[in-house]
Amino acid sequence: MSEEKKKVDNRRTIDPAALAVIDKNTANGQLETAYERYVKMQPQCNFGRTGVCCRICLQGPCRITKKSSKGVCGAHGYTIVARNLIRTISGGTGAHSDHSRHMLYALMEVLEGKAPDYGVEDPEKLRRVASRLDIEVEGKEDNELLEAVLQQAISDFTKITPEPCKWLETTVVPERMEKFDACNIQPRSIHTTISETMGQTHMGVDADPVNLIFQGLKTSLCDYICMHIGTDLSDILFGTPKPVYTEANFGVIDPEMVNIAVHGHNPLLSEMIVRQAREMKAEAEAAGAKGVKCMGICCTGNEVLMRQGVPVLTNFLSQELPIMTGAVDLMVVDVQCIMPGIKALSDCYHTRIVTTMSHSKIPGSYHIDFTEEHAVAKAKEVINLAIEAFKERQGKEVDIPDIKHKVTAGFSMEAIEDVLSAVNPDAPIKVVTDAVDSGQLRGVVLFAGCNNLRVPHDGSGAYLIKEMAKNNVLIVATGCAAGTAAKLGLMNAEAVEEYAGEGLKAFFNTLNEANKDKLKEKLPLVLHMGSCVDNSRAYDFTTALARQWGVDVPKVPFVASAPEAMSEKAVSIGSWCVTLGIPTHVGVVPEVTGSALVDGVALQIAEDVYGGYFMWEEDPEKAAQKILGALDERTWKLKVHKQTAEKYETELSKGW
Ligand code: BF8
Ligand code: SF4
Repeated sequence: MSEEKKKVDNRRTIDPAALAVIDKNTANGQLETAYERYVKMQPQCNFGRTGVCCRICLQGPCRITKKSSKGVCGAHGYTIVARNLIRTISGGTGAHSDHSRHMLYALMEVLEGKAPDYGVEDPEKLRRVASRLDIEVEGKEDNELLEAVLQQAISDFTKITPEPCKWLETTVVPERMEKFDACNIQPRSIHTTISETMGQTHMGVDADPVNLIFQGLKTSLCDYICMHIGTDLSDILFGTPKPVYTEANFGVIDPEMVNIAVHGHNPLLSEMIVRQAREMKAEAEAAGAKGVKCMGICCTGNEVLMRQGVPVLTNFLSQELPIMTGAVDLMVVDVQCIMPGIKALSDCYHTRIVTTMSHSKIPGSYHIDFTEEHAVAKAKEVINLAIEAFKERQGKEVDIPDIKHKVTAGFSMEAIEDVLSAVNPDAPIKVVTDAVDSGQLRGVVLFAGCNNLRVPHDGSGAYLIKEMAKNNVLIVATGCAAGTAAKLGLMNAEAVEEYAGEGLKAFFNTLNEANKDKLKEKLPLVLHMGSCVDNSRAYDFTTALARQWGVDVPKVPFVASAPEAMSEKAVSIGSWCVTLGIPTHVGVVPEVTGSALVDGVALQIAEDVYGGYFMWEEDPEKAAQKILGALDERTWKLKVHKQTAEKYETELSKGW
């Protein structure tokens, strides 16, 4: 590969702040980040990329080739691809369940008085969740309700008997539950299903690809369940998000402050660090700083953005680059999507890397073992380490790209309903269905998921957001896709002026006018619904639309898009989106194309059975057309079915 080509290839981002750091690094002789490692990694293995490499038993790896169409044991390509796929879904579900189980433990400790620094921040949410779970709330104390909610969560996590999981039954439309019964994919519990999937994919068990895929979809429903539990419990513990106003991108780093980047997914520690940072201004001042500034990376960043208005530093792919500004004093990480590469890079600077979870360590880093019992003390320990690092930084060069954008975030489902209720207090969600029925809006699109070096960082995400806005689509976002919008100036009211079509502008104008006494600033182009776990909020939006229209989800003009999907969690989320009835665009073709059968199930058969389906499309222009096509098809069908029902005075058709 020529030097010229190499140089071009490591510039795989459209984020100008990230690009500035990459270019300076290249000019200075290159420290290694993911952008350079990706170049070195080429070409990547096509057997792995198409899913036809099996390493499930020690006779492998077995690869499907022209010469050998089966593994040593006789497993066909379709079995190998299906097994690999559903193990990936299981991995994603395992990660999400790990996260929400931690929230569950923390609340159990609150209940037992063993986590004195935490409490129920949002008793109203506790009551809403309890009554949704059919728990009697009248006359009950918070602790009594919390205990009942936690017992229900434990049951959804662990039971081995077949009655439906409460978090599924009470958050989807009844037609979905009938579908899951009919297809035999009703999960017994999260842990049981993950265990079933690992057993079913052991060497020499299930060879039937369709049976395997259905088990994968069952597992993905468990992913949905544990994400919903995670969101609900986080809101109970830390509060339900409301609109917040802040900034995003590297320009949020302030060289005169002690800068702490919080990174990972679990809000238990990061919430404490953010709260404690405000208390420790005097200590920072004593070290010569103006104070302590926290800023977020990945979904821990999203959690503290949504509830505390903490600035967004960056999203997944560029997580290493802020260290190279020389001004990040400490990066504290918890679990998931943390590149081990941050450690080697930090060795070239004064930056401290602190791991905090016993099951998520990076060799050579500081480790402060986080416990709920001593949360504030642990948070203080982290901040003191950052203050020490700040002192060490003095006199050293810092170079921070002066790029940042205004951000309005904090749109939980409750916050969205609150905004809509200013227009229609009796049926807030009808404001959206009316706008779609009248043609003012073309539908709703969720941008979710990660970054992935296989496609230019933030490139298709930003393109698709602008394209949807121009076409009058209401946009919600989560995870690192929301990070793209925040960093690139698409998550504020100015972006509405610049990019929204006339219908979307009119829709926002109505809402802004009705909320002018309530909202500090006008609504942003992209409504940030939270971390990846909070895709549960986005699905609540879909369910609310379905209930308002009186239809099952496959009739609702709502599409999900993961333009830069990367993690196992993204695969499991995409799979539940499809199972729960949503057309789902994925901008990076996943490892299934080695089997026409498995690929065909994902792209076509899924629609016949569940109403949702995948669209693999790496070209953003084609992806925009496919997403708009999926919205239009649904709006058109909904209209035809409604007209038919009215004409013949029958019920609205259940089919799609
Ligand atoms: O849970 S979007 S890269 S940070 S997996 Fe990871 Fe993907 Fe980002 Fe959030 Ni979600
Ligand atoms: Fe090969 Fe079969 Fe073993 Fe897979 S399970 S590695 S295909 S022998």
